[in-house]
Amino acid sequence: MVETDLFDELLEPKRWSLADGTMLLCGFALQGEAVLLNDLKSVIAQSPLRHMVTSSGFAMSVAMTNCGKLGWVTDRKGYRYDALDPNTGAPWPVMPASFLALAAQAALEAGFADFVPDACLINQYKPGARMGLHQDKDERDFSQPIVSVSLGVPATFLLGGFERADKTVKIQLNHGDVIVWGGASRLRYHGVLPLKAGHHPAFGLCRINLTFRKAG
Ligand code: MD6
Ligand code: FE
Repeated sequence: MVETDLFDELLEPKRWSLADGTMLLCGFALQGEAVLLNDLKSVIAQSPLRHMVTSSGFAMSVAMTNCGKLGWVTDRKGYRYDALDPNTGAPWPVMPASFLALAAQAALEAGFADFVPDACLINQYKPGARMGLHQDKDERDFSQPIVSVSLGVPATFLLGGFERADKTVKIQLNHGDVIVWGGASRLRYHGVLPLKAGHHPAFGLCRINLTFRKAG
């Protein structure tokens, strides 16, 4: 029925299949946004954002923190997941219920039932900050998806192939957009272009990205 389709279009957030196993859910995080932002503030107050260094000794342009049982860290020893925040010496902040619910609902929407993340990496980009092409392969179980939530200033995401040199496609990620990343796409190279100057009412000149994983 044409009327039904039209109605669905108006009510449902837009969803796009970007590649096999990778789904973009436009505006999916906007429902419950106020609670999400409050919980995010509380997490950052407990474990502040910081620029970690890579094994080669360079500080990352993206500032990071974590919540959940495990947090992604990098230092001169390399990348890993750790139960303690190296800056505070304490466990990472508890993953807020609003975070868990958003991640599980987005995963389900993309066909992954019962997603229970134990790690949420929080990335903060200011103008010029970028994320080079990389694969996410520090997690134990590649059958589990990653749920990625974009907030604040829009960014250009690069989605590549399975070799670093493969060509990439550009995807604009706006405030509230969610990517569910799994299945055959789980090990694709991807990155983020240097953040352009912009302004968002709640985030100022920043972009924040949350990535939810089953890391342990
Ligand atoms: C970012 N995201 O959007 C960086 N990784 O700021 C990632 O590196 C990423 O969005 C794995 C799955 C989804 C992602
Ligand atoms: Fe990644």
